[in-house]
Amino acid sequence: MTQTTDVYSAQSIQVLEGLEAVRKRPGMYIGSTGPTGLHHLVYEVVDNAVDEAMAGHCTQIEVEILPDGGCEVRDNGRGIPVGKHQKYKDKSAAEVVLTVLHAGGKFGGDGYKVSGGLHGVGVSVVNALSSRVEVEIDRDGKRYFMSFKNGGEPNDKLGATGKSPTNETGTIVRFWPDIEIFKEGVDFRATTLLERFQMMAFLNKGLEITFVDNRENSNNQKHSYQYEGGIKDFVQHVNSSKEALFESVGYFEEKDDDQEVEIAFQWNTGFNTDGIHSFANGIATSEGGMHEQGFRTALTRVVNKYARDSGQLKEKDDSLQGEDIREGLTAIISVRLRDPQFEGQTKGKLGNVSIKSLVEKATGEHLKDWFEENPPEAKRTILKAVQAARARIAARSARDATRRKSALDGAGLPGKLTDCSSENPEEAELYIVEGNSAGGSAKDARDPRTMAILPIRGKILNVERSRVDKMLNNTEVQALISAIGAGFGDEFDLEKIRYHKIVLLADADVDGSHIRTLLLTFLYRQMKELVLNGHVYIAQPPLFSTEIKKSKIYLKDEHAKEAFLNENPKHKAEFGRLKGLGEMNAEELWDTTLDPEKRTLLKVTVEQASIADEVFSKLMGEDVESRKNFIQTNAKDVRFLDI
Ligand code: 0RA
Repeated sequence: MTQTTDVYSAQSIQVLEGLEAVRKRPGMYIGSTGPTGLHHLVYEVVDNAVDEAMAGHCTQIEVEILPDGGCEVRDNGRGIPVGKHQKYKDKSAAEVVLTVLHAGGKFGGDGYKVSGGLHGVGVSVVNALSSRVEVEIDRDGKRYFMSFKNGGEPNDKLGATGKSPTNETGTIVRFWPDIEIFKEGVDFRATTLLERFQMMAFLNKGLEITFVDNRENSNNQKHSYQYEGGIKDFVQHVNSSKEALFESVGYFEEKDDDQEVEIAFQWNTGFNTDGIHSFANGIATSEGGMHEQGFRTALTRVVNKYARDSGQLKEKDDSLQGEDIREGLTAIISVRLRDPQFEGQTKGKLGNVSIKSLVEKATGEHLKDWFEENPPEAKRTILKAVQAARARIAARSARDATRRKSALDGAGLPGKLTDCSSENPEEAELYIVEGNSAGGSAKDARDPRTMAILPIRGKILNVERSRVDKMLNNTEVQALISAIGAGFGDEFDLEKIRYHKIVLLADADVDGSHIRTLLLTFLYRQMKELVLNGHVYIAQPPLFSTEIKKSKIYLKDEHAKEAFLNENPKHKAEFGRLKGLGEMNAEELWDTTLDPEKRTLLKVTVEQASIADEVFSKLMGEDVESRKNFIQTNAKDVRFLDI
């Protein structure tokens, strides 16, 4: 045996051991082997192409889900290097990139300055977790090909197959995730991928990312994302469902030796204070971190200084607080840095201290310039912050007044509340019922031990568009707060809730849906933890009734009606459409809607706090699709037929 063969085999064994480690503990490399991990494979390959784009060598990335369920990613970057590798002498650089952990873009001179996502594990991990991988590289006018099977075993050596069909350079990576690893399934979800690609396109100005799903049963529609304005367009996109305070979007960037920051911002007329969205190396940092801290600190300082210098804030006036200034602000902060430290519960918090001073310094200088160069916009922004400060002070006194009032009321429970007898919050349920007559039937229908009823009349204030102080003067809102018993806003205390289920019970018509949305908005804005911890539900009164053999039955929705007709093809009786809860007597209401044994409750969940702001604006609009995404079913599918 010659020495070269020895070296070769030793290296090959080493390589396979590396990939075997990935197959043994996939979670360590891609987080999970569920859908999230599966989608990470795609992001990993796309991230490599995005790195090429960031290095200025790639303008287009095309992603295709192949008819057989595999995934193909094409880019017009430099192409993975094809020459012999310096260290692994018998191997091409491409083979090394695809088989050695962390080989990615890290070798060959200075490599990339900032690289990689949260996982940033390299394409070799994708290879390790795929049953088959093919790579095609266009470089030096030629096309090269290599393929792998069973988690990274080379089928052949990298070889030129002919002339490059295009005259450009680039890489095509095709992979088929291994079902032995992804036991829950290897089906990609197009929407999940699309959302990520849109975000990447926003974060990488000018980069075009296209996507097409060519599986059977897909509509084969091609999507393309490209934003010449980058994160400025991102801000505009977030604000498109709101009313901007002024037309232009502010923007600045700054870099030092090994980190950079880019910020875009625009205020809208809304009252949200959570419109700051931040990213580190293209990864969403939904728990914030050092970059957000730096921005907030400088923002508060710059705005207060400008407000005083311009006379909008007088000497005697208190300074504006951060929350006053952030009201209605939509901002995107995108930083790139070496070795990002992701901390926190969901690894969504950036811990690198060095980025705080860069962001703070950049914001301090550039935001000051922006205010000075845009006096009308600056004036409107400060006016809004001043109004927010006034509302904050008014809200505080309203809150104090509400507190005093409830202290005088003794137990502080609203007169309209019909409480349950159980004092154990875990089994207690509060039904918020639209209208007094429906409230009456609900009162008669309920299980008095565990079910409390609070009728709400008319439409409570649209809290998205009104201020806290006005809202608190509303008697319906006051009743709701004292019934739940845990305060509201910053002072909301989940430990104190008197009911573990808050159930919204409204008619299945447009008015019902409106009041439901208003209540959800209120709960989301003022008792967010209630929603986040899954205490909010939507009751589902049936939509249809009909008679079969003289007995009345109820059908939940169109779907249930269709199923019923399929099972009873000879059914002749008419279907009544139930207009309101008031139409049912107590027994019917119990049977169809309240009885824990038979009812269907929808649990309300907010998918991602980081995009909740946008989701919520959509929820407030008439966008049915996004509302559907917001409200997820979490109940067994009860057929009213069974009654
Ligand atoms: C290593 C080094 C270089 C580029 C790449 C890897 C590379 C990897 C992927 C994965 C998908 N598309 C890609 N494009 C490039 C640097 C190339 C050079 O110096 O010429």
